Amino acid sequence: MNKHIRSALDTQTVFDTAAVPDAVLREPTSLGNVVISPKKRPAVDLEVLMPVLNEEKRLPNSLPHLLDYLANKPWSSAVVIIDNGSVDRTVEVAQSYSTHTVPVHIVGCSLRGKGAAVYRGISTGSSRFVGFMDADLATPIDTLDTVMPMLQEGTKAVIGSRYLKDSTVLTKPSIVRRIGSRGYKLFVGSLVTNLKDTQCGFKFFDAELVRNVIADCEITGFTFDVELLAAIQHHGYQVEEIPVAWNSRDGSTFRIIEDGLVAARDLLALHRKFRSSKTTLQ
Ligand SMILES: Nc1nc2c(ncn2[C@@H]2O[C@H](COP(=O)(O)OP(=O)(O)OP(=O)(O)O)[C@@H](O)[C@H]2O)c(=O)[nH]1
Ligand SMILES: [Mg+2]
Repeated sequence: MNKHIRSALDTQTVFDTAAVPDAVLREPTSLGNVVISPKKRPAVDLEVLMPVLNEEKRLPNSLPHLLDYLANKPWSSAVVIIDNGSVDRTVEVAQSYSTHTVPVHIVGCSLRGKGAAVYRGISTGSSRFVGFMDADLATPIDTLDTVMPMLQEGTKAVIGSRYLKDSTVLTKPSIVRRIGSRGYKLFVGSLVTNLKDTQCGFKFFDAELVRNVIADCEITGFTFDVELLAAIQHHGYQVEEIPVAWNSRDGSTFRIIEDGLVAARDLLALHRKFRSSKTTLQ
């Protein structure tokens, strides 16, 4: 990355409110003290959050399909694009879909990382159900046909899994990623109960529950899912895994060395955190 862009990112001046009309730019003091925006988005049945980092190429192949799918459902929906570091035309691309019948909100977040972006989306909404998916729609959108009835019937957390009997994985990760994810799973195993896949980018929740639970969550990077799921289980709620047909597209933002090291550090921090909090709340 060139020096000029890096310094702009470091001082978090990527967004201004004129460029991002719906941006929520209040600075959080920390993620443990989640910012509730004074300007909450209108209530709908379901908000689909899409954290994005330099997704100008993948977004045009996914966002219109997601919007068309949601427009034809009996429940009301909105899509929330959360960008906290893109240096390409991601925001402009997202804005070009703002005339769709399904509302598209674009939210900024001065704290970096996928986790920070998802938490910003959760904390600034007022929908009944909320969830997130990746910009490449690696999990087919119509998986929501399974998820929504489960949420409506009272399941508090429904997450996609690539490792159940009926799951299919169409794009095999590289050998390095496969080894890395084996090690990762070993460390995650004792943090969550009975979950085969904490890293599938397709997770949906009862919004009120998850808004409360994230108040204690601090991980801002790719490992945020583990902390979130562990926290939900520590609060005494069940997380249901469902099989997905996973088909990841080119253009991953995951950097094996940098993000891998951060993930390892975050997992160690989570082990310390959950070892010292043995109480189950509800
Ligand atoms: N807002 C925001 N979104 C991010 C950030 N990092 C990743 N994302 C988004 O998170 C989603 C998943 O990222 P991917 O790059 O597909 O990574 P992955 O799915 O974990 O890994 P792969 O299996 O390699 O695809 C995409 O929509 C990314 O744009 C970030 O720092 N901020
Ligand atoms: Mg991906």
